[in-house]
Amino acid sequence: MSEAITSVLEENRSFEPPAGHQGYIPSLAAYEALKARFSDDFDGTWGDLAGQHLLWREPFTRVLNREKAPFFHWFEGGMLNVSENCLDRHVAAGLGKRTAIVWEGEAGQVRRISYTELLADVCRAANAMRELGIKAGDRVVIYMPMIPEAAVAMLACSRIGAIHSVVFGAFSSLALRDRIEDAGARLVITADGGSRRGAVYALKPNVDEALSEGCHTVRHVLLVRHGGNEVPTVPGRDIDWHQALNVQPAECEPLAVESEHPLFILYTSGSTGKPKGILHTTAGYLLWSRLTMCWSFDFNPAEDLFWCTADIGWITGHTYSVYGPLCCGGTTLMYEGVPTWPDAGRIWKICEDHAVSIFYTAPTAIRALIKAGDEWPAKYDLSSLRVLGTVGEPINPEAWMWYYRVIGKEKLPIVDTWWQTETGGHMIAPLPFATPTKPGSATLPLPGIDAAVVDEFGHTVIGDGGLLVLRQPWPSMLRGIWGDEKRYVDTYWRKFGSRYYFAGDGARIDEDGYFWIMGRVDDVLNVSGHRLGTMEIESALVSHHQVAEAAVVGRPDELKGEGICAFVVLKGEFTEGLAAALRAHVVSQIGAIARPDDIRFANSLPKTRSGKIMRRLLRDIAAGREITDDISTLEDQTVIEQLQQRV
Ligand code: 6R9
Repeated sequence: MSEAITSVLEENRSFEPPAGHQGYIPSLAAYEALKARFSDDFDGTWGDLAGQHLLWREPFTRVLNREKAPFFHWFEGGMLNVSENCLDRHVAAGLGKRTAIVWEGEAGQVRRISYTELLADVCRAANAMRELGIKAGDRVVIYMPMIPEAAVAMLACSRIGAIHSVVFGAFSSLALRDRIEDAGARLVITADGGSRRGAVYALKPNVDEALSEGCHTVRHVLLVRHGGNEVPTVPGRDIDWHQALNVQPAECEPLAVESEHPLFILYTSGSTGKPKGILHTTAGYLLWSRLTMCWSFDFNPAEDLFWCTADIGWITGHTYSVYGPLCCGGTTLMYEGVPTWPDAGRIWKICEDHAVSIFYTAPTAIRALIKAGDEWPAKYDLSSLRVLGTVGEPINPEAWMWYYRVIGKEKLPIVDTWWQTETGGHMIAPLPFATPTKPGSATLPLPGIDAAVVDEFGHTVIGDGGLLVLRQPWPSMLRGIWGDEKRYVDTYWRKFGSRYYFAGDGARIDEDGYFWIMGRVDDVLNVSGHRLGTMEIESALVSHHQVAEAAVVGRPDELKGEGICAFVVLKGEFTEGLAAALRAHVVSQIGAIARPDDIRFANSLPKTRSGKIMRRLLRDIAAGREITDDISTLEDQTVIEQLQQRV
């Protein structure tokens, strides 16, 4: 068991929520009451919330249809539009002058975009996309830096019923091509380049490279000029974003779509080689993005400045940089650049300069900030902060305590939110002004969410570790894997006979009913809060001409949570510089986030008699731990020694 997990198991500190503020859900009693409403009338309660929180063009006639489970249908009969919910209704309510997006660039430039302006931009972009032939149901890939145009592009898709698929800007051209092809995208929206560590990196050439083979569905590329870097363009195919928008009217009637109309596809890693396109639909996703802003963050759109540091290439950026805050009519901050640039005080400087009140980041960022030293936050006035959130991986109690003490001055609630790309929004999280917190625990399921820890047979376990499941559907649940119904059923529902959603995480529930997430139980790594499949990296490695076989495992990493260790068997002789070449190869196949930290070579890989790679043994070797597996049956004992050598 890793040290982080052991210390989580021994953690027994508890902190009361801050007093003196009436939160959205103000007390544990109110939480219990809301939970009781769900137990008494599950469908009715969801229906009431959907009626109150969303703007409907046609009211829904049925809350939840379970007939085709695990393909659930929410809010049947209802018609609505996401961009209308995020923009028009706030403008209509007289909030047009309110800032929707505050954007800061790495060089310190600031843009403030009001709801009126954002609506006009989204309409122009929607009109421009229509003129390029994009219709409801068409897929649009967005490959962009963290700039407001990325949010405009997402909202513009939703305005005309197109399905967006955002691909993280650090993914390679090959990873981009796979996603464009799998989604069958008609349009790619990209930028010339973005900023990173004081320099401009190019994005557009990756799109050109991706489109140079296959991708026959793509008709056009919309190009945002942002980085100022020279990029080649293909006449007829590539269209300048600003030129295209400028000639369009600032009005575009939002297309009302059915509740279950697809809103977006987001690719994420699973335990097999091919990334899966997680499908989210309109009404349920939007409802939960708004409700969790209220419940987990106590978001007050009239006063708060909300900053979620996640890139829009991840689900956290979708739900909490764009849809959640905007659906509430509040202000969201976007920062484009490295959080420690030009120095480790940048994050805290942004918090001070813009008076950020709710701050949401990942444990890996917190650990990097701890390492930089307490003098950095000490330089800035952080008194505007009132809620601190974390997401993406288990937070070790030491990092939690630092966040609480040094940033929160022991006065602010720490909201540790457990959820996944598949869940659309938070599932387990404290209510900041109601739930007592324990360092390292995501605390309790949100109202309406039926989370449990079960054994292999689906029986509830209390006290011991088990598998984390969700026993009831929820509105923002994934509706499938794009183009692969079978994989959806097999991955999430097969294990417990279509009754429970299987999350792929291990967890434990303590005597107070608190959830302690213990990490993935499948072959998925969590590197700096980014999900990566071991098989994905293995297939990248074996696609190199010198590699015969490869196995990839995670190993504990102080900063990144998990590091990547690759064990490689070569086809021929070892050649000088091979480890570096293999690293570069993986980066070109997937992206920089998948670069192995450690590559080890051997004549063969340790396997069981049935031929399975002994992954637990490899994990022990990678972590430098004592070997607990029985290795007496291994044909070649020297392999272990070879694998223990670092190159
Ligand atoms: C939102 C997001 C999902 C996986 C998930 C789990 C891990 C996320 C966590 C957490 C412990 C938390 N995870 N939040 N583990 N505590 N608060 O991160 O989505 O990229 O799909 O990753 O991340 O292992 O299964 P995604």
